Amino acid sequence: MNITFCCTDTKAEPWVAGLRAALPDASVEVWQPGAPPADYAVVWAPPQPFLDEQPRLKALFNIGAGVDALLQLRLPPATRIVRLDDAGMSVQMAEYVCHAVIRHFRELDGYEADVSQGKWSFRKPHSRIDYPVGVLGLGVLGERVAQALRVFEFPVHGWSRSPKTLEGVVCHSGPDRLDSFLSQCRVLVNLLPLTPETSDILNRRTLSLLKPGGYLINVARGAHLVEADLIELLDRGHLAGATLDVFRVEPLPASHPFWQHPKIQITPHTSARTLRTESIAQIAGKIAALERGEMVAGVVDPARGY
Ligand code: NDP
Ligand code: OXD
Repeated sequence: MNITFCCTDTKAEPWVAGLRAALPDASVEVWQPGAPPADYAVVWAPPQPFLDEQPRLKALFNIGAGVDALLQLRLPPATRIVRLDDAGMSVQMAEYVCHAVIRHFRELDGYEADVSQGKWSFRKPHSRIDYPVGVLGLGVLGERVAQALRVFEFPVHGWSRSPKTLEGVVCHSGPDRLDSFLSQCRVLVNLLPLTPETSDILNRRTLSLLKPGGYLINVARGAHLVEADLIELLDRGHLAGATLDVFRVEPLPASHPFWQHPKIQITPHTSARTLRTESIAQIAGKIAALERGEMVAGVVDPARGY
């Protein structure tokens, strides 16, 4: 069995060594143009010529959860695309989002500013009931985030395409329920995949539906957010702030207004990193399962876009 590795911006050697150790009977090589076609591919943002040289792939493993960039490419027909299915990401996402929600709710930035000026001051505690949190997307990451927020006793709402039942989470589904979902939330966490239906979903109209003093946490994709609309709503005071991990252009250009905006906290697309050891174990396990003729989790539906 031949496995080819083609991941842009990723150090190949440790991945290749890990895959060889996990699948000792397989030949694992970094792709070079003109190499023989492989049975399986492990990819992140591969170039089109790579895909054009893979006519007989049994599966293409994406070393991330989001497949939006991959689906923009011309893929070998009928190739199974398999995304990372948690592999250590959901706990990272839960800690990142809970941290952002709590930092806002407890006004920790305000305390930090006071302390830096030598001030011993108190702020009036807020009531959790006034801070319902909505999670857009209740998949592998969104569900874990919603459950983690419940532990801190925030009222939690979630929105997905198909109806769901999650303990302690008020679940909404479908485009018809989006506006009523948003109007019940003050803090909004985006964990949707980027698809034609969800592109630009965070815009002036939808963000205006949040309760006054709303707060946005975007950890999914930059193209979900109309950036100018966010700035307008922050400057107008309808939104109190935002934590953004993802951007339309990454790295965020030096001249971008988000860098300096006083109500925006940014991080460099780091809320849930791909963990190599966990990912290799998951991919190797799935290759072995596919070779035995079994089904695997995390297979992408290209028509749905995730
Ligand atoms: P999943 O595919 O497991 O879940 C997606 C969720 O979104 C599902 O609940 C799905 O509904 C819902 N959804 C999709 N389309 C729609 C729609 N049109 N209307 C309503 N709901 C919709 O994805 P993950 O949870 O694993 O990941 C989510 C995204 O997070 C990734 O696609 C990626 O872009 C981003 N990500 C960001 C990272 C970072 O470091 N910033 C790291 C990892 C991922 P249903 O359940 O009904 O199918
Ligand atoms: C992913 C990501 O999709 O890292 O996994 O953004």
